[in-house]
Amino acid sequence: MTDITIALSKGRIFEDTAPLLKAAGIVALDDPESSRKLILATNRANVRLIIVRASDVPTYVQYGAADLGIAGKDVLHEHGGAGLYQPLDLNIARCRMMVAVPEGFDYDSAVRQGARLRIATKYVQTAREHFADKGVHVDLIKLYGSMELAPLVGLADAIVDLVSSGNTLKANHLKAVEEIMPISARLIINQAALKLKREIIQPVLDAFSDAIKQ
Ligand code: PRT
Ligand code: MG
Repeated sequence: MTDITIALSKGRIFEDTAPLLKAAGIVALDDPESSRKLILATNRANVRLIIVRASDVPTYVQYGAADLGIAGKDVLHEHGGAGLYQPLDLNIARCRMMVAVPEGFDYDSAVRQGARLRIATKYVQTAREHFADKGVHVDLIKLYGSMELAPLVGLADAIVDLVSSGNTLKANHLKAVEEIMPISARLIINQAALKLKREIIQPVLDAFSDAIKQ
């Protein structure tokens, strides 16, 4: 019997994905939030889940270590998408990729005057493209988390980060000044696996597709 492996991350993505998996008849036997297992069996003998960092999901699927995965568009844009089919926008884990600055900072006139901006972000590729398109000169500083801190302590003029409620920006006296792109999670499939294991992957794809229409 053919087996398939689905790569997921804990947290927001898993919360929103569990109902979709259920619609496809897939239920994890352990709760990934409480279990320390990295490979989770499901109610279906030929389907297993692997739990990886959100930003590692495309890599596992690209190399075929997982056949399918669910990853945010933020992560996919940074990864580049090589070797991946992205057939479905699941419309979950939604937020926006934004440029944000301290409340008192006049971003528009800094940009108008051709200032060179220091930008702290985890999303270096996305930020580079965005500012190149605008013709704004930037120095990019790569961070791995808590970007909101950088402008508060003089590490950067601005950040590029995800915003959903806006509460984190507000709590740190920052304001969003530009939207780069809307973000949601996508189903991704290894291109070779889709061809070789279509019999088992296609029904999962169809079930997800039906579930998000409802
Ligand atoms: O934690 P780890 O480093 O392993 O990875 P991760 O932090 O990327 O994972 P996780 O689970 O936090 O996020 C997984 C995915 O959820 C992301 O790749 C996005 O596609 C999606 N997502 C949706 C978000 C948000 N909304 C979001 N608000 N990811 C992060 N945030 C953060 C944001 O970076 C900021 O710090 O939440 C904060 C802002 O939230 P608000 O509500 O205060 O605006
Ligand atoms: Mg996180």
